[in-house]
Amino acid sequence: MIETWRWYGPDLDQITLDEVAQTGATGIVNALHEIPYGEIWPKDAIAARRRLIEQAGFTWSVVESLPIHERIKRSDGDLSQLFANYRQSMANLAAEGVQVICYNFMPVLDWTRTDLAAPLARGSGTCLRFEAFKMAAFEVHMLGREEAADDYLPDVLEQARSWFEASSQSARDALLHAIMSGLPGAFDRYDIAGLRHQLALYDGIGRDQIRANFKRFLTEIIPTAEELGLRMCVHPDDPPRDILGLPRVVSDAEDIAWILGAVESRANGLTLCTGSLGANPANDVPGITRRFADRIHFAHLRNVRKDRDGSFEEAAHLEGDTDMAAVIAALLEQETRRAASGRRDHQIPFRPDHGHEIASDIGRGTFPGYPLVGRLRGLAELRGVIEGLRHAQTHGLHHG
Ligand code: DNO
Repeated sequence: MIETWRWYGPDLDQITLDEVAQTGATGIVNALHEIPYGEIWPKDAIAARRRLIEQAGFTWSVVESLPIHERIKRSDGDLSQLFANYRQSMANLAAEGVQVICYNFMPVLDWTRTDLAAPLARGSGTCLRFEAFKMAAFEVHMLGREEAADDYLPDVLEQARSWFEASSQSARDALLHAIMSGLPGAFDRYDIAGLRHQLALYDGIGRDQIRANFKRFLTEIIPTAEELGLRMCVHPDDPPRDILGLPRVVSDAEDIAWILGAVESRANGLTLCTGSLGANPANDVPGITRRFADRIHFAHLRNVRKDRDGSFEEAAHLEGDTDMAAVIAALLEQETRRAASGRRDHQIPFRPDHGHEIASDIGRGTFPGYPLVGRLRGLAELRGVIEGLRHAQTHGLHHG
């Protein structure tokens, strides 16, 4: 397992590479966030970023993300230029030695939360939370999507109505801001009118159509990935279900099986995100890890605690509902299998995904979910599990 750390680059991230070095991570997960979706990532800019990362003593292990233009997700118009640009960015990255590319296929929004600073049970730290009634309030009352009422339980809708009626404008603004915060870096943020417009562009585009568009994307780019020796890995939907009426097609084991089968190639792989998948009670995350281990090119390790009404919050990495040790054991077994069969990619990069804002994180203003100390806590805990399991694999659990 290669310990990596998501870093937003010199202009956007308040956390310095020197601080990252102190966490013990050796790989950097990075993207050129300043480049608009759909444009080519120039070779020079990639080379400059690579030098910066390597001069600080790291490897640029993974690109997260090389984003997919909304028009590709909708199959809107002539896409040949967009596909050509995407392939050119892939070639430019490969030329600079980056081999793993993470992306997602979530329409319009990326990860979605309603609270960016929900209190932790102990101490004054905070975590990210998805509150079902707040999402319902946003959809039904702020966006005016009446049909969203079908997606929520009656008492959740009732709570949504009372929250909305009692809410101040600044509380509503904060909710919109939280929901928009999943788009990191310098990406588009929408106001209510902008979001309505984006959603309208998906009118009439159902699940089968999104799947067909996804397959088209894979058919266009996986052969190039194979030629370039790149491993593409799709990130699951977060939360793993339709949102704002938009179909999401990377939410469970069946979806993943469909994607990996749509183009049978090792270059067509998965980012195992235990936090995203873990937010749906139907997902057996260790089971998904074992089933698709062969095609996991990158892992995001994080935990969630779920409520019965569809709400969830981000738990500490070893707490929450997902058996993290079982996931790690499955990844370690896969690494052993890969090493035995001589695969060059036998070490799987992972990162502590999200972290609580704790201690000196509080008030620092780092990206939501991406503080220094909270993620360092996560990384250190995961590192402990990894070393413990490795030791047990090699020496057995019991010593005489
Ligand atoms: C959240 C992240 C996602 C991820 C993208 C990948 O913190 O894991 O935003 O980067 O979905 O394209």
